[in-house]
Amino acid sequence: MEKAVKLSSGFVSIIGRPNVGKSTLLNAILGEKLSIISKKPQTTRTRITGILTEPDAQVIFLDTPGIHPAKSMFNKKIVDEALKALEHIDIILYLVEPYIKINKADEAILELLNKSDVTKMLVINKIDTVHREQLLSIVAKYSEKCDFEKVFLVSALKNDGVGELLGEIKKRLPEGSKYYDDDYITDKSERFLTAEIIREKVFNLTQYEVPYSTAVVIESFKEKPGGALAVIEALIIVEKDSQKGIIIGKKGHLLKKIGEDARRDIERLLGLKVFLSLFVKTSKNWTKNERKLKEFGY
Ligand SMILES: Nc1nc2c(ncn2[C@@H]2O[C@H](COP(=O)(O)OP(=O)(O)OP(=O)(O)O)[C@@H](O)[C@H]2O)c(=O)[nH]1
Ligand SMILES: [Mg+2]
Repeated sequence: MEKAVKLSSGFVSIIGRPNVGKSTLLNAILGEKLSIISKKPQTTRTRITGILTEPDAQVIFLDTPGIHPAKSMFNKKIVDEALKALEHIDIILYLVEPYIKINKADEAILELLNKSDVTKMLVINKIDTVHREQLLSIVAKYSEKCDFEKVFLVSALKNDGVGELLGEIKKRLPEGSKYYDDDYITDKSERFLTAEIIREKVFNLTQYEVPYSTAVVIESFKEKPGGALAVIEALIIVEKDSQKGIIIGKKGHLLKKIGEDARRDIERLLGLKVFLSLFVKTSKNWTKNERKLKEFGY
């Protein structure tokens, strides 16, 4: 008779300030590009579930928006999304950058962590950017402020220390059954992930307020019979007509580039050839309008 393998399963939230590498870490753990990434802060706007299934464990990771002192209604909503990921979970990974200064956003997060009785682990990311000797004092500084079960030094970008982190997570999850079938890597739809890829290209190719004024809505998503081609129409929504002009660019060049970059990634995601049409539309001040935020997925 085959010996039954003991299975552990549970939920792990990745939280931290904007831009510390939470989404990069999620993708590194999964070995898949699931969550979008940019050099700019506040890229992630909703919780992204990433499911890792191995013979001995199923770990459900939650990538979250960066926690920061938000002022606008939209940013408050985004931060609230992250805070929701502190409940009904087994482990919190608090991700920070390897710099001495602990800023206001971090102080606020540490306060939340200290109020929570969930297992907390400190993950110092981007260690490829500093000398090893500098890390000791950073570990000491954070450990003074909160009782972490364990501290990890990783580079999500270089996939350094990620395997060890995963091993320690698995050890600490309760014994239990799977929440999802083996072939699920996320609970997000292909439509959602497609819209996110387009939004990532806008984030990477535009500047100042433009990326923060952009939402993407999939208008139509059709797989052709035979399953070799998907025909997708998406709307890029901006707040002002001037931003519409920027996204389209001179002679439509920028929109073309956004479309080309996005199509390549969407084809990889879906494993299909993709025919992608992009349209740009102004929806005046949508980030300040509760109904429109909802309509665009926030
Ligand atoms: N050098 C280095 N850069 C990294 C590492 N991890 C992430 N980055 C970079 O940091 C930037 C932000 O990464 P994201 O993964 O988007 O950060 P995030 O925490 O998800 O950001 P928000 O969604 O805005 O909260 C990107 O330019 C990444 O390439 C790392 O280990 N080393
Ligand atoms: Mg992110």
